[in-house]
Amino acid sequence: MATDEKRSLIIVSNRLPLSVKRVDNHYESSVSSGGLVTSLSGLTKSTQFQWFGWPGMEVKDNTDREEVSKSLSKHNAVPIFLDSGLAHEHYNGFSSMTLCIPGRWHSLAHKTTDRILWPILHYQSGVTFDDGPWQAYKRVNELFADQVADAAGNGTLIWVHDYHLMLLPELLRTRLRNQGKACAIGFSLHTPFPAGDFWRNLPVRKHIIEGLLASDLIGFHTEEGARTEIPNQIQYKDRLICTGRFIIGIDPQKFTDTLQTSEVQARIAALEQRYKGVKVIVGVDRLDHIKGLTQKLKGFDTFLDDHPELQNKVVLIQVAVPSREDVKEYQDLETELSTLAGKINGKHATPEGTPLLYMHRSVPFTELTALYSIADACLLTSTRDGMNLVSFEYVACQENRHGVLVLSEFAGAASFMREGSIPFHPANKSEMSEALFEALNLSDAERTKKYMYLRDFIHEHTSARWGQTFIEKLSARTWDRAGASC
Ligand code: ADQ
Repeated sequence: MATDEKRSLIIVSNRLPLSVKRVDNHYESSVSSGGLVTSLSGLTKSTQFQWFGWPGMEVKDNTDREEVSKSLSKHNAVPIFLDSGLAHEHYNGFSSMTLCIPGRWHSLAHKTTDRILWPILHYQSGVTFDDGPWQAYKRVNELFADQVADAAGNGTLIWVHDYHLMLLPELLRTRLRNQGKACAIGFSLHTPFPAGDFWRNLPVRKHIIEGLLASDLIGFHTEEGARTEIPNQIQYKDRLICTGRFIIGIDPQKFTDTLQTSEVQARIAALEQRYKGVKVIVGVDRLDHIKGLTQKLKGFDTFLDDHPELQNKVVLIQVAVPSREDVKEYQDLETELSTLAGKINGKHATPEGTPLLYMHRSVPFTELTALYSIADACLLTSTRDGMNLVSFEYVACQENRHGVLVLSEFAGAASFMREGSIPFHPANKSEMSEALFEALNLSDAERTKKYMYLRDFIHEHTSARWGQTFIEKLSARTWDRAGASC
């Protein structure tokens, strides 16, 4: 990377990628997972950085705080402590979404129906606005700014992640300026960014945009997110802000290595035996409205109706990983899905078995890779999605089978993977049914051609490359600040 000068790097995200738990009289931290963690863990191979964020639990006592900090420092992580009421209002109240769930993800034990930023960013209507959560959002961004500005040295690169912290660039810039520090601030958004007319629904949109425009570099997943008046740059007041599309990816090697372990090989053999003569379709999604799970089950029902000849010859294994289980809308969605799954199996089951395996739980990484590996197709039905890393992971596990990706046109990944996948509109059940049928009936040559396209893509666009590209560009922003173009 271009930072041979050894400029220090701080990464900031709302939630640290670690779970902390008390063991006897000390604390232990272990790495958790989720979309952002998946990508940044690829970056750790090549780059050293400190990661600032909330540790996911309230720690009141000062001695405990010191212990938690000590435990996290072993992973180069620095906690920003928040009391649980404030964290709840900020996270569930205003931002309203979690990248982390129990098991490999973690969620807050709170209830709320107030959901603002996440729905707007994903083009969901029915947004309500309340001043309380907005004040909490501002407060949390201020607390982050205080701590990160104090920790930064002159010249430190600061890379802020995601919609929970959209005010942070401006708050940081003010503090850094007051402290006489010249730091480059980068911001990456992991969700889509809606078109202007939809974004207008957010009553505090101007504050959020001003917060963001204090960045030197803003990264989006797709061109659609990165749309600006002049390609790749925004002139705002006396400053030039560079914007761009940075393709986030995964670390494919991690999947290849895991697939080669004897544990996973044994599991693959067992599953292949179990599903001999049966076409397996896999789906892995966080249980969230944006993943289009209701649409997926309905589309699969239509597919089964359309193809009675495939009775007992096809199965959809859907892992719906629990997310925000304390929030009513998510509980309602889960109830809807399990009811739907029951109805579909009631309608299509035979004494030989059921066509739909709906698993509402987290599965270990080894099981996940085995499932990806044995599936003839992967069905992803996002109604909107920043990128969707599951599509990359499926490809990483298909070296042998060359399975087919059936990918909603509304996943960010679809803008790059169209040629190698079978695209469809998730609300169009017939189109989904046709796409599935096509996927399961492609000739070997067609499958391999599509697969090679995707394989090249995920190996070219790894998470490490994503991180390095962003950091190089951010670094360049400060070196030639005077009159620099993007
Ligand atoms: P997510 O909405 O969480 O991410 P996604 O990109 O699909 O969605 O990433 C999910 C990650 O969780 C994958 O790496 C997957 O392996 C992991 N995972 C899957 N099953 C799991 C399980 N059982 N337990 C734990 N982890 C599991 C958000 C945005 C996306 C964007 C990413 C990264 O919503 O659009 O692609 O951030 O920017």
